Amino acid sequence: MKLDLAPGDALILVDVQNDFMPGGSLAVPDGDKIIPVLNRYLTLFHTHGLPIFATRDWHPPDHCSFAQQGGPWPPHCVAGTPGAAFPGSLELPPGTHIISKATNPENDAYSGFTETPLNALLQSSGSRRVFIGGVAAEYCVLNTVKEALRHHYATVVLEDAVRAMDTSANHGGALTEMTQLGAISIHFEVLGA
Ligand code: VGL
Ligand code: ZN
Repeated sequence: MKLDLAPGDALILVDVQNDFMPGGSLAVPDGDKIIPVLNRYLTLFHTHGLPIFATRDWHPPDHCSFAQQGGPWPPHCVAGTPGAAFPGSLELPPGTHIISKATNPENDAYSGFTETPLNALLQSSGSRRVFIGGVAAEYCVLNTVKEALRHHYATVVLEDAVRAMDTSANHGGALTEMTQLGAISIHFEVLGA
């Protein structure tokens, strides 16, 4: 299969942040391996003049998902801390739209669409097809993909640019679930660049 990028396409990076990289407080195994791959997608979309979005988990220090508040996760991606920053090696082009999510202490939000301007920005940029990569495959990537499908975007998962917390969930679980829901899954060479 071969795909050509066209007007109406957009790239969405999900939660590519230091705390989800090896050494971070909620590390995704091999999470850093997607950065050079994402840089190739970023260059390609930027070269085509297509819109680029980068979501970030942007929690308050007392977020309900943190273990000391009774939640399932160690503290991670606290707004404004180094752990919440994008890795320095991630080459976000100028004009990238940064989408902060899960900022409300009372609610967690795995999808980049939840209580954010992402859908409105996609609409105002004329986007109809979204290409989604990032971490974690079975949490925030999965939920962002589900909501993109619910909003009727043609949805493409970048299978060479996602990683899961549970390494067995990557191809065995989350990717299968996303394609069964109606997403298609590609690797970089499919774009023929
Ligand atoms: C995520 C767990 C907690 C994610 C965020 O980005 O997938 N996972 N917060
Ligand atoms: Zn989180």
